[in-house]
Amino acid sequence: MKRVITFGTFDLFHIGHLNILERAKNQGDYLIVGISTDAFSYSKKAKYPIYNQHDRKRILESLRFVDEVFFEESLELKRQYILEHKADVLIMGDDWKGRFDYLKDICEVVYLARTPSISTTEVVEVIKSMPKNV
Ligand code: C2G
Repeated sequence: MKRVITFGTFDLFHIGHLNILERAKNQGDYLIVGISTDAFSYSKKAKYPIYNQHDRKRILESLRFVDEVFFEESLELKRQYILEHKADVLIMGDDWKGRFDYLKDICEVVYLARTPSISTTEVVEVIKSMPKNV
């Protein structure tokens, strides 16, 4: 039984999020997701997510390839989360490449290529730039 863990905000859930979670699950048998709390997300990006942490968590919990979701409160707790959840492998998108290599002493660390041309920020920008009468 290989336990996989991944982390993220997963705001305005989109196909890039779906792809990485599906691919993460395919790396093992059981997928655990640490979802950023609103406060942690604010500390990373200086803005709050559009969907609150409870709604973002419920969306992830409804996916058939996600087995467990918990709140990630800080970047510094990553080692503790991995140990607590007995994760064998950490998966992150390659926008984080190298950033978690220091955890290779407790688990395998794999960076997967991001899905091109989509991000929450871009979706928000596209909606903002739409003419008002559309
Ligand atoms: N992602 C992706 N392709 C995209 C957009 C996002 O593969 N087009 C991936 C990211 O690489 C990440 C995951 O989806 O692995 C979640 O993305 P975000 O919600 O942007 O996560 P982030 O805020 O970077 O949080 O402890 C680490 C952080 O909590 C990661």
